[in-house]
Amino acid sequence: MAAPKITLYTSYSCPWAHRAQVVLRELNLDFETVIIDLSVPRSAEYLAVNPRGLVPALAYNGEILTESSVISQFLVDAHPSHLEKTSSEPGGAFQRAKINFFVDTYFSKVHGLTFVAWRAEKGPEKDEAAKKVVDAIVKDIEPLLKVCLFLNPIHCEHTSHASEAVIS
Ligand SMILES: N[C@@H](CCC(=O)N[C@@H](CS)C(=O)NCC(=O)O)C(=O)O
Repeated sequence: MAAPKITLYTSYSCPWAHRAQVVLRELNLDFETVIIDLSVPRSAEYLAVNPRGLVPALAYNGEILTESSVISQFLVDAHPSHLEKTSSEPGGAFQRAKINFFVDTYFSKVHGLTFVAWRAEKGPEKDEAAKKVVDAIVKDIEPLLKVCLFLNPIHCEHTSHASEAVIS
């Protein structure tokens, strides 16, 4: 199969765009990068790519995809690898459900708290907000790390103590 022509529309300051970029790198896919300046209104040219005006967006052999979770899922579907089973492989659908639950738990239980901590004034307010992030990770994320049994160990070897990673 010929290598796909891929363009990632991104901003290096955007964690959602990092998500797409990490998947492209993990899958060893070649891609071009177009940096979108988020400090100014989006150009008509970019709004034609993504009418929502957000990054990331991905052009894949001329087809446009938007939304980081959609882009990531598409890439692992289109490029089977050691990273994740396809949904038709034995255990694949179950593995994907587990991974999706893990991701959902992070976004519903932890992610919002990280923004509160990021915006908090330095001092007791920030310390308290940071503690809430760590507490949520310990309560909601760490019990799910056994999900890693369903994943390739490379996902897991550094994540057995997620709270330590956040603290450090
Ligand atoms: N749900 C979207 C969120 C993307 C998003 O919020 N991107 C921000 C940058 S981190 C953006 O493009 N903001 C442009 C703006 O608000 O003008 C995804 O997962 O791709």
